[in-house]
Order: sequence, then C-alpha cells, then structure tokens
Amino acid sequence: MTIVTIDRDQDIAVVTVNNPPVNALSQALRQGLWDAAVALDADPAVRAVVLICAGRTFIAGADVSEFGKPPMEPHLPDVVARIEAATKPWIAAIHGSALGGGFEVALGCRFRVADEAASVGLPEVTLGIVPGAGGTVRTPRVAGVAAAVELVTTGKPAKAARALTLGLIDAVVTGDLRTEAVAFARAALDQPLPAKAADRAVEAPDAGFWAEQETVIAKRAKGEVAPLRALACLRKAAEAPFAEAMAFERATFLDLRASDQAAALRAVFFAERAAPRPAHLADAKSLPLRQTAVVGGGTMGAGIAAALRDAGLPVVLIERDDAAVARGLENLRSIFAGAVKRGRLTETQAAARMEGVTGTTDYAALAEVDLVIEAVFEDIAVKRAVFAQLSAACRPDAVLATNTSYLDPRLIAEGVVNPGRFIGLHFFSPANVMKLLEIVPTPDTAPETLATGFALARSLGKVPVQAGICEGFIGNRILKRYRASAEALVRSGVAIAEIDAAMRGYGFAMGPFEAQDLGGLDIAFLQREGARAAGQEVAETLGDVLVRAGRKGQKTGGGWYDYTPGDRKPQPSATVAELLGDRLAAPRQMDRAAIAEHLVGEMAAEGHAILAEGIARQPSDIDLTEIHGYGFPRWRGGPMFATTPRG
Ligand code: 3H9
Repeated sequence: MTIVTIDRDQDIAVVTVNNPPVNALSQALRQGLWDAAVALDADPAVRAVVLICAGRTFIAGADVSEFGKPPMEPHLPDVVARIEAATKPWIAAIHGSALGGGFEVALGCRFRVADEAASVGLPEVTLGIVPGAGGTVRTPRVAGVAAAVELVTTGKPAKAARALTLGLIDAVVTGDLRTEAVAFARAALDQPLPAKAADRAVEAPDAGFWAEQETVIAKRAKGEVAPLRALACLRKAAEAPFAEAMAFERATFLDLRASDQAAALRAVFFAERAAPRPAHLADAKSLPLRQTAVVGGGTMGAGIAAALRDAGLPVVLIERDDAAVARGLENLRSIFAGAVKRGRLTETQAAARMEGVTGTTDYAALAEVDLVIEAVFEDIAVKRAVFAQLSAACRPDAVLATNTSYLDPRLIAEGVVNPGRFIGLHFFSPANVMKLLEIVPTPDTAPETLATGFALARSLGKVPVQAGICEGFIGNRILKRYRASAEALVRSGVAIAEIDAAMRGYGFAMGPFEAQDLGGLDIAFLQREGARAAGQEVAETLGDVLVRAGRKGQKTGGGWYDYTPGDRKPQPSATVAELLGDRLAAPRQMDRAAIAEHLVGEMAAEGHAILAEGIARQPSDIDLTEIHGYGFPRWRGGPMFATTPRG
C-alpha cells in the first residue's frame, strides 16, 4: 500500500495520506511526506499543495508504538520544517482529529482548514511528554501565548469552531473537504501569503503571567511533570529566538520520552485501547442492544439509566411502586439538570434524554428489551425476587445483568430461566461519569453474553475489565486490602493525617481516610455486620469503632476527622484519638514516601493474589480498575505497573 499519494486538481497538488488506522506518523509516513515536499517543490506546474488524509481522521500524531525504539530519520521536526520551507504554500485539510505530531504537521503548513466535526490538539502531556516537533514553538506564533498555554498544558483538543476562534485554524468548511480545501488554496494564491509560523513574532507576556500559570498548573498536575515542563517550553518560545526554542523543546521531549511517567502513561494508553476488545472474545458475537431497562431508580440505577440515555439507548425504568417510580425519574432529571448547569447538555438535549425514559412498575413493559440491568438494594432475597420477575417478563434471549458490588452473582442467578444470558455488570458511582465497568461472568454465562457486556461498555464509552467471582471482585477487594493496610499503619502509631497526606503526595486526590469520610463509613460497616450476622468471623476494624460511636463520616459531622458545619476540610479529631486510644501503639513517625510505597505495595500484593486466582486476566486490567474506579494516579500507571521494576 502506498502511504502517501499525489494527484492534481489542475495547478493544485493534493497529497493524500493513507496509513490506517489513524494515519500515525510512522517512519514510512515521515519519509513519504518529505519526498512529497521535495517532488512538489521541483514541479513547476504546481502552485499550492493540499494535504489531506484518507480514513477516519487526519494524522492523529506520532506513532506511539515507536516511542520505546531508537528514533529513525527523517525526524518529525525536520519533516515539519521541510513542509514549512516548501516553495509553494501547503494547506492542511483536517477531518477527524489533528493531534500531536499531526497538528504539528498542520502548523508547518501555511494554512489550516477543517470540517465542522474536526478537532485539533496537542495531547502530548497526557502521554507524559511535550510536543516534540515545534508544537510549543509554532502554536504561540500562530494563535498567541494564551491559546497555546491552554492547548498544550491541558492536552485537551479544541473543536473546529473553538479552534477557529482561538486562531489555531484559518477556516471551517461545510462542503466536501477536498473540494473546499482546493478552492481555499486557489483563493489564497490571489492574496499576499501570510508569514510562515516560524517567522512570526510572539507577544511575550510578563513574568507575572508565567508565575500565575505555574501555580495553577502545579496544583492541577499533582506530581505529574509534563504540564509544567510544557509551560517552560512555551515560555522559551515566547522569549527566545525560534531555533533556540525548538532546541529547548526537543531536548525536553527526548528527556521526558525516556521518563517513568511517560512509560506509565503509554502503558495506560495502550491498555485502555485494548480493553474494549479483548482477544479472548474475538470470535464471540455480541447481541444487538436496541431497548434497555434498569430495575431500581436510586442513585446507582438512575446513574446507569443516564449512562444508557447518553449513549442514545431507550430505557424502561422499573420501580416497585408509583412513588418510587416518581423518585427514580426525579433522580434522572436532576442528573441531566446538573449536566445542563455544567454546560455539558443543552435544555433541549436534556429534555430529549428524559423523553427516552419510560418509568413504570409493570414488568410487562420489559417484553421487548434486549438488556436489563438490576440495581436494587444489596440483599440477595430482594435481588432474587427481581430476577424471578425478569425471567417471567423478558424474552429468554434478553441479557439479564446484576449491578451487585459484593454479592455472589451465581447465587443471584439461581433460578433464572436462561443462565447463559445472565451476567454481572458492576458500575461505579456516579455511573454516568465513572469510566470503569467490571464485567463479571458466571460459569454459565455464554460467550456472546460476555461479548455483549463489552459491546455495551464500548457504546457507553466505559473502560471494561473482566473480573472473576470473589468478594469485591477486583476493585473492592483491593480497596479492602488498602483500607485494612492503612488501618494497620494507624494501629502501629502512624497518624491518620500523615497517611492521607502521603497518598495525596503520591498523586491521589484524597487519602484513604478522607475518602471514607466523604463516602460514608457505614456502607462497609453494614457489610461486615451482615457477614458477622451470617456467622462469619470478621475481625473488628477501627472503622467499626467509629461507626458504633455514631461517626459515619462527613454526613454525621465526623468520621476519621472532625468537620465544622459547611466546611469539608478535615480536622484531626481528639474524639477519634480517645475512641481508638488503647487500640493504637505509641505515636511514631514514618516517612511519607515510605507510607505510600507500603500501601501501593499492599494493593499490588492483592493484585498478584487476584491474578494467581484467575480473578483478573492480566495486570493491566488491575491497573485500569484502580485508575478508572479508585482514583489511582494515571501517571503512575496503576499499582501493578508502579511496582514492576523496569529495565
Ligand atoms: C505525538 O504526536 C508526539 C509529537 O509531538 C512529537 C513527535 C516527535 N500511535 O483510539 P482508537 C491506534 S504524541 C499508534 O480506538 P478512535 C490505537 O491503539 C501522540 N497507534 O480510535 C488503536 O489500535 P487497534 C499524540 C495509535 O477512532 C487504533 O489506533 N497523539 C495512535 O476511537 C484506533 O484507536 C495522540 O495522543 C498513535 N498515536 O479515536 C492521539 N493513536 O485498532 C491518540 C491511535 O490496534 N489517539 N492508535 O486497537 C487518539 O486520541 C484516538 O486514537 C483518535 C481516534 C481520536 C485519533
């Protein structure tokens, strides 16, 4: 296959890139672009060049799979410079995404036009690196420093309309992209050409601007280094000559590319892309999902229904009586109202979301649904009763799923008519926001049912992870170990606030005790009490002592910490010290890094046990679970990655 082809529209050459799946800048593509620039410079019949891509997208960036290998010529900065130095103007015609090196190639072109659905961006910081082919140097020259700071330090792409406002592109076109780009090129030739990006001046902000940005970015980055290094590149671009800024950017890029953070973020990048289509299900066909239902309209059920509606699926919401139906619909309405408030949905879109929901108590409404997700109270008898009704009301080939977080799905499934169509789908709260979906087959679950779980995850934009059956599956089992290990440190005399600070220092938004205070200590307590009532031996936890004393977390004004009303700031608690007093050893100091290393090591140890038991299929599934369900810092790669020595 030829990756780069050239054809003509009279005096305009059209260079087409075709390097599926995403036109990543492999060595062959870089060489192809270089050769095209040389050939077209030498062709007197050509007055301008349109650069366009085949397939789903414009060039989506450097080929990330080449990052671990020695760089090969021609290097991308040279290719971009060659296009920029061309004797005729190049016009990038963008559809899909022009990302990273792809946008840098577009910046080497004299003009950028895009269709309405396109976006452009420099997402390198999300891979632990900075742009390496002039992104930090040309963007401020083309669109100004403020736009460049936004684009480069957040890594978030800008949609075409916004990109136009920011000055990142020159035009948004509505018709056929190639035709429009060729017309744009002809019109441009009638005007004086703008300067090449490299030759443009930058208006440099004062030192105060950079100091302010540094504070904001450091706070957001929580230990991630690339965003601040990217800011330093932008400052150099604003204050130093072009060539010096290019050299600075390249050195930063090469340094970061070899860093642990970049290795971690690359591993997560590929794990996330592999997760929705696991190799072991390559031959399993998923079932069609047209009509869906959710049983239970509480926080979880409403969240799941919202996620289904966001993916455009119609939902029947079942509750046990009319008042509960009304409450469930109200929960859903308030989720969409929140999305409107945050600017994620328009009023019209929110109304359309609600129109696709039917609230009812009547299981007969489920006769035609393809998938039902049960999200009722965590009580085996209640759940079994629901599944008995579902078995009677649904088609035998409908997929019946439970959202249980700690009951045994095999016990819930007892008595369903078609056990092959039963599966666990464990969402995380808020279910319309959290990316993780644990997919839990029973021994009877048919491969196509399992494949349907993954297909659902794809359509909801979730990160699916297959988990085997054990208490807590993957995520909650590791959470339990993490909390128990943190409590063990407290018993050994380490201060609660020190442990939380250590985990924040590691990159978590919250430490284990602050997180429990936010979520409530009573849920896990009730679970333990349930197990005790069932005759299991469950040792007393420090959390039990606090809950028994009425300290369930922020909602009761105190848990592991005290809170003053209206303030979420945790204050070390004399009451807690007193309540736990004789259970704790004498206070001792422990280095924060050592605390974090110990607790992450404990998570990984549980992860290894989970792998050995076949509960998780591969270490990266454990890492994705922790990153997308439990706030593990992405740039650490997850507990398994973080504790695996790299050569
Ligand atoms: C960079 O450019 C550095 C430069 O500044 C400096 C250079 C000197 N490389 O996501 P999808 C694969 S850093 C290799 O499911 P979508 C992906 O693994 C780069 N492979 O598609 C998957 O493979 P498979 C900056 C890549 O339509 C397949 O393509 N760029 C790359 O949902 C489809 O991916 C980025 O960070 C890559 N760069 O979304 C862009 N990208 O089929 C990252 C994708 O075997 N990419 N693959 O499983 C994306 O954001 C999305 O892929 C995109 C398409 C939005 C483009």
